[in-house]
Amino acid sequence: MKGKIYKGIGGFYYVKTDDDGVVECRARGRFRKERIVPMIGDDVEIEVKNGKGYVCEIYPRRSKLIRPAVANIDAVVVVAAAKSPDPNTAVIDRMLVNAEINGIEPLVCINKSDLANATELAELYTRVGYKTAVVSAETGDGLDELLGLIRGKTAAFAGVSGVGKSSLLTLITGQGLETGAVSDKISRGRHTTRHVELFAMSDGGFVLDTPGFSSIEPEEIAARELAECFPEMRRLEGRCRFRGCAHIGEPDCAVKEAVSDGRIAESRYETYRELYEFQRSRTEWK
Ligand SMILES: Nc1nc2c(ncn2[C@@H]2O[C@H](COP(=O)(O)OP(=O)(O)OP(=O)(O)O)[C@@H](O)[C@H]2O)c(=O)[nH]1
Ligand SMILES: [Mg+2]
Ligand SMILES: [Zn+2]
Repeated sequence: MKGKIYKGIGGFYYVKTDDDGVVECRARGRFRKERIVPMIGDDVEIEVKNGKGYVCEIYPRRSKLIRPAVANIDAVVVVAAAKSPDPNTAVIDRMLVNAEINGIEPLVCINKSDLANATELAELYTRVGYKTAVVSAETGDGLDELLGLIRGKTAAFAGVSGVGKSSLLTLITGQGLETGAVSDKISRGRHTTRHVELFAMSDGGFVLDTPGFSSIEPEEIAARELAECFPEMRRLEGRCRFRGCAHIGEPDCAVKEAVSDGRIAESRYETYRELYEFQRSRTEWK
């Protein structure tokens, strides 16, 4: 029987089967011998013997996220708030880059549209080429648009604390997730292991809440490959005078030209430069 691991607790894996059942499973012993650890999100083959479920096969993983550890994520929804907290484009950009590095489709969701106008922020990202939804978890505005972007997919919701990830997921799944600042903050401060769980949607997709974080460590990537994680720079590939142009100080650089005439947003280029320097210094010191 085929299914998907949506939750794991103390060596048990909870598998949602294709016929909508739920089976508690242990991993077959051979996985331990081969040092393979099933992950949340794994598509698996299970068998039930004497009333006990076993994961007996793990299908090849399409993608693998490290923090949180989840397999087969199709899309990362980078959530920001139009206000409260004020949007920080550097943080949004970094999360988008991390999705690109992992080969996962990045999506943008701007929440709390009831508190401030989100048009400008939305346009910044639609112009880059990212599919962007403007929503309000408070009024339900734009929710259909967001649902359209993640239909049938396994989508992880990322974003700094307080932007409304849990509120949106509660609306989407109809299941009560921990929202509001207080309890969340206490558990985070104490390094409580927050369990990761996929929530099934009626369209066959899954959604996943990731706890908020205020700063993010960029994933490792060769500085030279960084531009490929910026769609607006990717489109200009081959247009610079020098092959392998880093778009930092080289003459006749198509990227720098695009920045100066406004086709590439300054804030986006600034994030690129910061990440470039960061990656370069990291490799130099290795
Ligand atoms: N006005 C308004 N408030 C919202 C909206 N969405 C969420 N909130 C409020 O914002 C606060 C934070 O929402 P959460 O859903 O807990 O935010 P979160 O992203 O899950 O935060 P962490 O779990 O800390 O990462 C709560 O008080 C929500 O009620 C919205 O669209 N409009
Ligand atoms: Mg939350
Ligand atoms: Zn260049």
